Amino acid sequence: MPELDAVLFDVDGTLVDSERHGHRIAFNRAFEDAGLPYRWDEDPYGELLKITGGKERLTYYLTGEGMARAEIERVVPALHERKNEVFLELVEAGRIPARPGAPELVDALEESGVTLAIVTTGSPEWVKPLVDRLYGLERFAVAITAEEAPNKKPDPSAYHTALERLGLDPGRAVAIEDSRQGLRAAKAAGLRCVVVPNDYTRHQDLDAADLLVDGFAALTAEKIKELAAS
Ligand code: XBP
Ligand code: MG
Repeated sequence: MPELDAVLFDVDGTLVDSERHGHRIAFNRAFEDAGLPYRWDEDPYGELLKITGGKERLTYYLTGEGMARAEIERVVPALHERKNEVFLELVEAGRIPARPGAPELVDALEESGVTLAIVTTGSPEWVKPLVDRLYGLERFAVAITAEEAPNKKPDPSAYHTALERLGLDPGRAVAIEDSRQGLRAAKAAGLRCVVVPNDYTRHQDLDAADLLVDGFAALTAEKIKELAAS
């Protein structure tokens, strides 16, 4: 029996480069379309990423801007829906790229018979078309999104649900993440975790990673198997 049964992939920031020129642009369009004066520039948006989940990020930000609770509850669902619509348009226009080297790693793992899974707390309406377009959704044995796991990372419920669906012990699976919040979720579910940070997450405290690599070019299927066997 191989010691590595499955690799569980985060989506935002890991399989895809989706925040700076993706979700951020879509949030700004949603603000504009709603006639709201807010705009998220590239650097401040990096700070806002510490709040996982689009609705949660909007709520946190608008609270900081002094918007009344009742108004926040009224505007956030509509803003988030519009953000997701615009993001989906960006996906369909081919504007959201895979992270360099990630498709090659997915191919190599698949060829060596490892089960693949998607574990994100992003919204299913954009996660599934995006993964399908860039990787092929059918290659992933399960795809957990906010639909199955509404409590956002670092809550481990998305990983718990994936492991349960796969019928797997966490000791035989490895998670691939890009951020501290994702790393915390994976570790809380008892998984080993490889972190492949990006420009937004490189400065975060990632010390709990079992393996930290600079980019997917430095991460092979063999390295993940060695980690699972260690
Ligand atoms: C990703 C997120 C998501 C996206 C927006 O974090 O925080 O909220 O920014 O997606 P992670 P939704 O990679 O740790 O899952 O608007 O669909 O929530
Ligand atoms: Mg991520």
